[in-house]
Amino acid sequence: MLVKRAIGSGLCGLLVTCALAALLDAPRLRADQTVQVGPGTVFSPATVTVSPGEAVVWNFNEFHTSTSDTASGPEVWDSGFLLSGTFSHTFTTPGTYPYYCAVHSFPGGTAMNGVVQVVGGGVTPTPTPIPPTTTPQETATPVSSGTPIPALGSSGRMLFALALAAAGLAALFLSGRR
Ligand SMILES: [Cu+2]
Repeated sequence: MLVKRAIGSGLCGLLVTCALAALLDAPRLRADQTVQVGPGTVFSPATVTVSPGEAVVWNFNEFHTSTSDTASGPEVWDSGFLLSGTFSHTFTTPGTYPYYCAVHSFPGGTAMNGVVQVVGGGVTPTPTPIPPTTTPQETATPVSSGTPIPALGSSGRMLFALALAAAGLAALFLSGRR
């Protein structure tokens, strides 16, 4: 009984470690970015970076616009004149997109201008190698059934991590009941 408990808790620790490693290895996603428009003739921050598929949300604190320098191309937007509220544009194409406030500046100006950088997409980030983990010697593991760790994509890794975490919790629960 004591041995079983020791194996159970050891297994649990190993599974949790594996789950954490897989989670940490999952690519970190950038998030939508919020730009404050005013107060003053300023976009803050003046430069934001997003990944394709993510949005920039301009939060208007005063009467301004957010207007792309270019009126043609993959990313064109114009909030129109806004005194308050938000305007958002979802960026899909990597590139550097300067914009301006039509009230206080002009394309290419410096009075009230900003830049959106869209970086990444389609490019697989270099995976961080996982240090090899020691394989447990005991085989009496009712929860893992000796399934080999498969080569998985990032979403697969996430599912795998969740499954491992669930198995670890199950092992902890079972060992606690004895
Ligand atoms: Cu303005």
